[in-house]
Order: sequence, then structure tokens, then C-alpha cells
Amino acid sequence: MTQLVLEPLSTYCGYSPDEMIARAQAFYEDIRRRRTVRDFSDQPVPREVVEYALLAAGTAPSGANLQPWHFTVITDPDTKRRIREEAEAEERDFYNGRAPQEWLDALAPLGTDEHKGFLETAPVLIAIFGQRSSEGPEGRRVKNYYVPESVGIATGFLIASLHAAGLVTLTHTPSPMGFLNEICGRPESEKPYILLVVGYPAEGCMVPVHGGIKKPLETIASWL
Ligand code: IYR
Repeated sequence: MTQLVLEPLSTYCGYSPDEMIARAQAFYEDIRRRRTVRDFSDQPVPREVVEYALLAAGTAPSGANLQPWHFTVITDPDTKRRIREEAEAEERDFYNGRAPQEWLDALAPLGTDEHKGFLETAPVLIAIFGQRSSEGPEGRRVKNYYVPESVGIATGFLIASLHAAGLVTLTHTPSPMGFLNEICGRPESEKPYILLVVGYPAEGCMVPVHGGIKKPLETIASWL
């Protein structure tokens, strides 16, 4: 068992209250520009941008710091085509019977359907897996904790980092997406959570007005 070893917190940066407000506001002003995009350009993205964004994702807090995630980056056109075919097969069932009407009604303002051409057009797909267990000391399996929460936080960091770098994303969730294990060569102990589509917006890219409307502060937060 690894014992507790402490070190001074040397990475912390403190600011005056005014600076804190300015920094919090600046972050908000930048992140509020983020829009989910479904119309991608095929322009390739610099690999280093994706690598730094993945490094940023990897700094996320996680249950017992077990970092229960794996990111498979797909740029190969044949692999993207296979993913599109599998995703569209699932989505066809979803939109033509599997999804209850209430769900389809909720999706109507987004204009989504079973056609997922962006899975081939966008230069980068990132399949995000959560690891139910990982390999511990001497090859033993150790259970991971708070996997969905940890993966969700890491994905948030990833999306924010890609946005800050000037890329756009779509958090795509073909359902079910077990086919990603086979295509990405990931073990059954890993569960695919999100297929993140990454790239530049197509020229003249349009987004739904609905998606830009965010709930006001008084609605999303309360103070006691
Ligand atoms: N997975 C389907 C349906 C879908 C579901 C939700 I919740 C969304 O926010 C968007 C789409 C699809 O990708 O079309």
C-alpha cells in the first residue's frame, strides 16, 4: 500500500479580490462563447493542441486519484467511417422507434437526426472511456471509484481546453455505443461515455438558437 507523503502546496496562485473577480469574469466571458457544433470543416487540427487538451483533461480530480479514464483519438478516415456506420445504425433505431416521443420532442429544437456525417468530416474524434477497474501493483485489478463523475469532470476540462485553443466540439452520445470498445480495441472493463467530435466549424456554420439560451443564475444556483 502506498503511504501518505506530503509536500508543500507550491503551485497555488492567489489574487486580490478585484483580480479574482476580473479573472472569473474573463473565464466566464470566454467559456460562454462555446457552442456545440454539428457542422464541421474537414480541416485537420494540430496534433499538439489535442495533446495539450488531453494533458489538461488528465489533471482532473478523480476518485482516490485513480484517473479512471482513457481517451482514444481517432483521425484515420477508415476508422472514422466505421464509427459513423455503427453510430448511424444505432441512431436509425433510436429515431425510428426506440426513443419515446417525449425524448424526440426534447431533441426537436436541436434538429438532430440519424445522419451523423460529422463523424467522417470532422478531423478528430475522441472516444472517452471510463475504467471500472485498473491495473494495480503486481498486475492486480483494483476497483475504481466515482468513475462517471471523474470522467465527466475530465471531459469538462477537455472541452474547455479545446474551446480555449479555438476548436469546437460536439459531445456525441450514440446509444448504445459498445461498438467503440471493439473499434478502439478497449477491454470490456472500460465503458464508453462520450464520443467527442473535434475540429473547426464549417464555413457558414449554423447553430440552434435554443442551444445558446442558458438558464439565469437565480435558476441554476441558490445561496443559503
Ligand atoms: N444520441 C442521439 C440523440 C441525442 C440525445 C441527446 I440527450 C442529445 O442532447 C442529442 C442527441 C443523437 O446523437 O442524435
